[in-house]
Amino acid sequence: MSQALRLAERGLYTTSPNPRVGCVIVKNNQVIGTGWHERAGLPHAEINALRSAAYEVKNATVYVTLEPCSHYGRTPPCAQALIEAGVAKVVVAMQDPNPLVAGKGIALLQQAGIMAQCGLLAAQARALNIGFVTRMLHQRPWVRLKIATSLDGKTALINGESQWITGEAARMDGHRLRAMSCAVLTGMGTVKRDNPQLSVRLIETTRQPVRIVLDNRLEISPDAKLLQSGRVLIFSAQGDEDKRKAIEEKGACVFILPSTNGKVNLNLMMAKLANLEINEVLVEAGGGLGGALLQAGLVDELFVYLAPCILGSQAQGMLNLPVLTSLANKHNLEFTDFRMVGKDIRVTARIVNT
Ligand code: AOF
Ligand code: ZN
Repeated sequence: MSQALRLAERGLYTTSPNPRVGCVIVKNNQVIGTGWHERAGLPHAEINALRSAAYEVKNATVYVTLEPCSHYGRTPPCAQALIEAGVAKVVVAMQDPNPLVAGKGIALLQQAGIMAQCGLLAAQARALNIGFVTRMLHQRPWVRLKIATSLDGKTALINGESQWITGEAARMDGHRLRAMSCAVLTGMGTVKRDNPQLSVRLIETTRQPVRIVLDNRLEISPDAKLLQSGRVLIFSAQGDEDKRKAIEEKGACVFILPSTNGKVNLNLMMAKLANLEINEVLVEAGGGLGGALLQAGLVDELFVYLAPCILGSQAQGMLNLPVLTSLANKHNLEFTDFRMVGKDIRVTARIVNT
């Protein structure tokens, strides 16, 4: 199953909206076939493993990181293919949270007399597809907030200057985060100040994330760099028709959503993104949008790159939040990892839901 998980990881940058899945076929204590899912529309991991098998798979044991599917999607059901291949046993890491499958794949195998069990290395399998699982179970994407700060937690000078606080290695690591995300979300403040592309350039990838701009007043210029290529979604609270047309002519999709005090309802935006089959969102924005998302309970994980420099208490902080008058109201997190990335330190933390 460890080998199947490593195979699944090969799809880190390519499988979405589908999950990353790996499969290993074993017979007489030897691996006779391996496979992984590369992208939606192409065969699932099990089918690739069956096709790669060097020997007859009859009576073999199959290790697969996600429950074999039972439905006709873009491809036919894998459970059926395993039954037809005559395998004896299927070991599954986790149940498929997709309501179209959700236990039916394992049931199909068992009804056909195949020994099928679920739960081996389940935590690792789940971690690999945290966005897919969150979208299937909660109809919203998994949201990561990426922040580059000085050691004293500052992200920009008071005049807005912020390029660059962290070093080359940290920026490259940030591009890896972009590459594994279905979408990168930013706010209008960042678009106005940095005119970013938010694309993956520092590492190799065959798929670029969708770029999303939260633009409450529909102010984005049709000349903005990120509108010049790739897929862009703009979320706004109001839409002047001409402005909207000019943006849509650039190929972007504009969504006008219900708002409060001129600000898009962020829960509705996330539900819409899930609806568009977006599993993982990376937020690269200023403290305004980051703070609003945290406040709305829509941040799942923080990736903070800490640079060895001090910007002082007059510089801008990481997240704009309403004044706290009691520590009882602080946002609680748990650290999940820390490591050196070049000269910087990367800290990851998850929100603790109390
Ligand atoms: C598997 N093995 O390798 C993957 C599975 O549209 P389709 O046909 O590609 O089906 C996508 C759904 O199939 C996806 O939502 C998830 O439930 C399951 N993914 N299942 O047996 C695989 N990638
Ligand atoms: Zn399948």
